[in-house]
Amino acid sequence: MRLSNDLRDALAAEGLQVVYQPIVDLRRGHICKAEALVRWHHAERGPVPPAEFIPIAESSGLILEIGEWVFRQAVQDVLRWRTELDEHFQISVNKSPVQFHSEAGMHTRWLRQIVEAGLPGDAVSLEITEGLLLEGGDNASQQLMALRRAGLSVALDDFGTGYSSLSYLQRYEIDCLKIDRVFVHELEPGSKALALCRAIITMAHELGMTVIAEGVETARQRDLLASIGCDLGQGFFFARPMPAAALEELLRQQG
Ligand code: G
Ligand code: G
Ligand code: MN
Ligand code: NA
Repeated sequence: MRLSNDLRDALAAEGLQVVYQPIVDLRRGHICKAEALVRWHHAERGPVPPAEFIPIAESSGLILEIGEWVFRQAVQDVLRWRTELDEHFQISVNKSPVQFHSEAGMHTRWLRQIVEAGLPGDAVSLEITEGLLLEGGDNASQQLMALRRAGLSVALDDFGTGYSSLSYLQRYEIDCLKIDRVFVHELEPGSKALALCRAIITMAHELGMTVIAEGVETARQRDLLASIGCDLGQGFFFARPMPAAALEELLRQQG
């Protein structure tokens, strides 16, 4: 309870920050998008990991305000980057299932913000988890469809862990799979992880989806992923999550 009060105060007092982790095109080697990740620096405890405070935000309902705040920052930042640095740059934002369930028309707010910023829908990608698809029902499905019609892409986060029911891929329209880092961590020539990643990539491509590998930490992992046709990579090997200004500098350097 105390933490949720502190979180509420942090949101009001600009104690939260959005950082961005670059996502790299594995064929061309350039940063083509970035994932927005929220950070909380607690006045006494120091940094609190999202794995700790996101669940608190979800159960207290604060995730709605936090989510809107993160989204607003991300939209402003991607608008600037597209205008000044790379007209094709995309931003990827995590959405909690709670954000879809709070009201039937939640997605219309997100679309309005994008339109008001003068951005096309394809500047934005939303990362959802299978939890949404599991309990989502018609409402979540309709919101996802409306978002995709407006040009946004939908990425399924942490793919391969959890239940990963393939029926989700049949029932929902998903643009992108994010292979969970537990597979990437185990990548070696001849490994099960490599066979699994190859199979996931083949399946995704057959279904018209792209694939992002998460948690890429070494050049070897990057090379193995590229050799099996993985589209995009994200991880400490390329870059850690960083403040907007630092990402801007990286984008400027890559020209
Ligand atoms: O950054 P890592 O920093 O530890 O993030 C851990 C997890 O926290 C992410 O995988 C993501 O699922 C969640 N997360 C980070 N930022 C956000 C956010 O803005 N909204 C939601 N719903 N989850 C987030
Ligand atoms: O859950 P979600 O996948 O959205 O969040 C990404 C999380 O993964 C962030 O917390 C980020 O800090 C973390 N992360 C990003 N790259 C790496 C990596 O290469 N290795 C590890 N161990 N964690 C990473
Ligand atoms: Mn994510
Ligand atoms: Na993930």
